[in-house]
Amino acid sequence: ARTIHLADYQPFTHCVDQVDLTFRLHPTATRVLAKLALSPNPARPGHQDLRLNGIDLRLISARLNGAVLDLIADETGLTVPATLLPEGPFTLETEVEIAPAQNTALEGLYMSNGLYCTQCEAEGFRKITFYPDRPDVMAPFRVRIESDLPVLLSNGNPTGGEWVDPWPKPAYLFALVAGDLIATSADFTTASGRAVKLNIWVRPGDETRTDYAMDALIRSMRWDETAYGREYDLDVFNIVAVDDFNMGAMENKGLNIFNAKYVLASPETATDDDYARIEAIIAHEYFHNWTGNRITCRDWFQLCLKEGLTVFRDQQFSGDMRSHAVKRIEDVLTLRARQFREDGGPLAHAVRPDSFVEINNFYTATVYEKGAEVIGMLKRLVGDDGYKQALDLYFDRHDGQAATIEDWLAVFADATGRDLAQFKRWYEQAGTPRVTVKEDWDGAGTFRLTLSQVNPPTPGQPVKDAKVIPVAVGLLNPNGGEVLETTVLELTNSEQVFEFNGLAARPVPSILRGFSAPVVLEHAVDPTTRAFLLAHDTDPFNKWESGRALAKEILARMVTEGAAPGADWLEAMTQVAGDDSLDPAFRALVLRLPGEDDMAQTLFAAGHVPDPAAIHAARKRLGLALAERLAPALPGLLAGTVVDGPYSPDAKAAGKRALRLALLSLQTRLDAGAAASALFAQADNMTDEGGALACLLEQGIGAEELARFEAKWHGDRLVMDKWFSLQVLHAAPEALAGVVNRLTARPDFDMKNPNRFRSVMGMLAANHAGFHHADGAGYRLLADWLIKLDPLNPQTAARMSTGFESWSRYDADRQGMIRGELARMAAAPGLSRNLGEMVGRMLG
Ligand code: HT7
Ligand code: ZN
Repeated sequence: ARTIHLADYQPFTHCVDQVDLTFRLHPTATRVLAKLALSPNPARPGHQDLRLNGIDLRLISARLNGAVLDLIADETGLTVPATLLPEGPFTLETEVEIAPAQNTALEGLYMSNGLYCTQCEAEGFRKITFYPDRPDVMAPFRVRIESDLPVLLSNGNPTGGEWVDPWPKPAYLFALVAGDLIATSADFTTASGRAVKLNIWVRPGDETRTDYAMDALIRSMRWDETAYGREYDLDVFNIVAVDDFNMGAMENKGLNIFNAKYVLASPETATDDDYARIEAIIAHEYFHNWTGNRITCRDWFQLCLKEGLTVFRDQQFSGDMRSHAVKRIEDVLTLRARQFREDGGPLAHAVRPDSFVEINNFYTATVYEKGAEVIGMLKRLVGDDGYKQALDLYFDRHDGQAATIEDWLAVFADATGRDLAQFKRWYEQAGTPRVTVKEDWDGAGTFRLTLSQVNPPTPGQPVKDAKVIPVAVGLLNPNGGEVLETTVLELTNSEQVFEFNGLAARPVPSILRGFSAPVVLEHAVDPTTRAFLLAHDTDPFNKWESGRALAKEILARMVTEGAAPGADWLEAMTQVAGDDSLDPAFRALVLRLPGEDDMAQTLFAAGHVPDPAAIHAARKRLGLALAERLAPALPGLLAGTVVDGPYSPDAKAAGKRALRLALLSLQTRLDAGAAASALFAQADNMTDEGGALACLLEQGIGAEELARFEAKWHGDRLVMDKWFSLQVLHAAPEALAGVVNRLTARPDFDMKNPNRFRSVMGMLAANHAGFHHADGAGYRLLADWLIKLDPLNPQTAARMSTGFESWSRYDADRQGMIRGELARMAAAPGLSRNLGEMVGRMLG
């Protein structure tokens, strides 16, 4: 397969001045008539051929300025030779036939439960009609849909039987939906007085579960007006929920399409985490209207321009809606679990990669989450005012354009006067920097911090230069009082010394407050000081981080030295568990044990070969030790977490439930499941019901509850996804393969539905000790299923192959088995470009 390089970018030969599309919908023979008004692009002088992308299209006819053209399409598109083209503007009309009902890849126009829908990012539009399917070609679209179906939607405003989108857009933002749908509607008036009709379209019966999404949408729209001064710009904003969807949601202009999982919520069927995710994803897609749609990407290498920024914006929004401290901790947990894992393995790539084979493989944690971290660092470095000025300039300067990371950095440089040449390395160099801290106290009022950075090699990038790393620090005195408020140190060299004078006593430093940079911090701190920081740090992130570091250090010693659960940590956890002055959501996070994959990553980084079985056993022992230590207090603590009144998904109530479930998980280790069974039986919401069931399954009990759950929810696809997931995630290591085989043999295991596939196969890879069981059954199972899925849905197969990405951490036997499975996939007949690229990169 061909590798595409950023360095080869050239503007397109032609401009598309207007697009008129007519769809005659039919499940197996949809006709798409496209009329394109084109003109030569002054940026590409000379009389050029016109090359249009097109895949799996049956060309019926083509006309140039009304005259029939005799053209034959090839595998990837259609060329109109320059010799046939006039010097100036011209019209090209094509008619093609496509078969949406046979489209299982869920890219282009496809059908989901009788509903026609589209997914065009990144390169799906070429499966709909012949077109220059690249983000820098922006055009106004008019769309006519011919069908008997009751609801026919596309981008823009409905006008005279057509959908007219006045805003020039790239083809990846095109969308069409047709089917039997019901809307929940609301009216929104923008700050400048534009009336906007908001609709959330769902299948009949689901309209009772749309209130929260609508509320989140309205809050997002208002927030973007106040926080960024950005208003909505059409008369309607439609959201549609579909069952079969490759990712979370898609920001098509004026017609967002969502995985139903991220729209539909009721207390009985959705957990608090589901509600939080719905809020974040609704916001994310809405925010794309400015950061992505009005200003889009010049080419797909610039993906982080829209994704990193939009993730950063949705994180700010969720922090404003909920708790900034809790949100930051959750975001860092995700970053470490997904992005650090990616960055430390064969799939590591720069936030802005410079080559790819299949762009769909680059919708990664690095582009999204590290992309957002990079923006957070920029904001820290230029300050809140500098950030605001830069963003205002960005919107002013680039509205209506397809921009680059160079454009993005230039607005920061121009708005703030700061030279960002070194900062740009964050976009260009892969890998997680390691920052080491050394302390020196001279006994006479001066404290020195020596910070050094190492940027590890990654595939294709053996040597790297030092980055600009903003390290936020604070100093505490021995009584826990703050003697230096949060201050940002800029580490720009491989080693630097920072000096603090006039101190009365040796301070306790709190380093990397708020997780001010996406780095691994290496700072030798004794357990007593960690416990001191957990008790006294005024920075909530570092307060949590101290408890986390303590837990990880103990777990590491339990695994590698057979040590006993540490007294410092048990004492610190007891304090936190009983500290009513702390936010319950924060306490829940502190009490949550580090995950097994996280421990494997940590042990590997410390020079050990992680043993999944030993990590699993140690984690169990640590959980039991904590449960036993807290035993006398647990009933009282649990009683303190009861939430009065009817269910509400707000952060305060959700935090209490999170604490309750963290405590219940401990209690279940002591009472054979009595408390969890009771909560399961009386639960009036899915957080409690699913959470109690998880506590039982985690301890290898709960078969009766599992059956009751199935009997109650067998008709609900989204809830049944949870039923599948929970069993796989909590299966005992030796039982995992059997559980997966039993579940995949069920008639309701529909591998064409990505949610269902992920609920089993995603959890198979997430069950660390089970997936890495020494018999290799987990590896074989995942590879078998990826080989089966690949011909149907290569995008999802490729994405799920990342279960294998950390193979090099493990012992030689496991490495051999995983590499064997990767090689087996690589040799599968007809392997897709998507999965082919992934296994190729993992094999190195
Ligand atoms: N911009 C979108 C990314 C995307 C996608 C979404 C659904 C299905 C396939 C997709 N490929 C790429 C989603 C987002 O980041 O908001
Ligand atoms: Zn996005």
